Amino acid sequence: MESPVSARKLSKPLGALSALVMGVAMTAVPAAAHAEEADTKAPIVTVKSGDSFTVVANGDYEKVSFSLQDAGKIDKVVLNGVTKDLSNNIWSDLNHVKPGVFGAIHGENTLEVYDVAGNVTTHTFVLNPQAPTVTVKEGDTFTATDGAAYEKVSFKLTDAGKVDKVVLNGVVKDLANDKWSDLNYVKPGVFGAVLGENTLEVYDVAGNVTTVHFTLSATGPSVTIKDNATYTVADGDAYELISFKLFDEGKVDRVVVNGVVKDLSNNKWSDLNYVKPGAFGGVLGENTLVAYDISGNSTTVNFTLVEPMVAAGTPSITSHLPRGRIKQGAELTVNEGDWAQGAQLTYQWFRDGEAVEGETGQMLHLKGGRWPAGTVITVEVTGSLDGHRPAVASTTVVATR
Ligand SMILES: [Ca+2]
Ligand SMILES: [Ca+2]
Ligand SMILES: [Ca+2]
Ligand SMILES: [Ca+2]
Repeated sequence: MESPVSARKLSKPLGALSALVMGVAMTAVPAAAHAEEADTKAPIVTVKSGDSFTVVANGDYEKVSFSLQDAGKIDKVVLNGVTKDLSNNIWSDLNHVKPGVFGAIHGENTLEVYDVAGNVTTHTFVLNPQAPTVTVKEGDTFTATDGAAYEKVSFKLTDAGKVDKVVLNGVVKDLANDKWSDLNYVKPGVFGAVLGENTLEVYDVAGNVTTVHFTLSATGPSVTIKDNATYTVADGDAYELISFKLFDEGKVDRVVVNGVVKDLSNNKWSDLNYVKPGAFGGVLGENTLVAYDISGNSTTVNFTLVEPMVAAGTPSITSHLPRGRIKQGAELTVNEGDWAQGAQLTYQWFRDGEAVEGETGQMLHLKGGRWPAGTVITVEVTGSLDGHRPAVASTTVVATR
């Protein structure tokens, strides 16, 4: 209870003292407070991780992002002498630094980070962005060439800072971000590829791009019928036996006859020989052959197969008359010649081109006054055999007086 009293007693002097103290405080206390809060610590600079921020390739950066921290607030950064002012915050960022951005250059860079109090942290780093390497993969599975063009093409994509994506004629295909990647089996209609000129851009995760131009073609194999009698036996538009010559600049892969696949060694030139009913999928009647190149382009050919014709003999006519004379009264006999074994033979005789009714035997008797000199006498021999088409052979003689 004394203090308030004495305070009351000393109210006046205390007031003066108080003013004095205040006066001291006005000068000394703020000075002391400033000393207490003075920022002498330079900013902390750390590299941000994650593909979207920082890409390390072969020990250097393709791009780099920094996290900046200072309790006294970050003021600005100076990169290779180029100042970038930042809003004064405790936390700040300098993201996606690569050559050409914020004064960054290819090679060694110097980053100075200032806090509001003027403390500076200097950080040096090397930027060495390299665009992805794009190589064409070899092997029939991956790539087929057609002169300077490709019928299909596959690419190996590499980047020490990881491959991000490809853009083919403007169509984006995102890839898992890996150092090695692939773009396989590119042909017209796939991944945005088109017939003719194509542009492939390959991006790494730092945004570096390699551009490749290439041409695509899509030509099915050419299929021609071999006309040598050893290979092909035709009867009008139909074939007893048929052989094909196949060609494709991008290599012939296989043929499919009526759904039956025959794989061929992958060469530009190939053959499919001796197709007939029962061979390589061939059937009697209509057949469809599809020839494929190794890129999947195809050519379709239709053809008709018929049974083989019976092997015919060469018939001849003999007469029972002396010196084999062909005249009224003669008995003619056909010698049918040498036919296929087992062939069933039938006969028909003709007089001046008209079939003579009932004359279907091996012999013909020139009787009844109907065979004057000059009459043309023909015999047709027809041979039949299972699994064969009938063959017809004929021979002709002319009656004399
Ligand atoms: Ca790269
Ligand atoms: Ca990606
Ligand atoms: Ca082709
Ligand atoms: Ca093949």
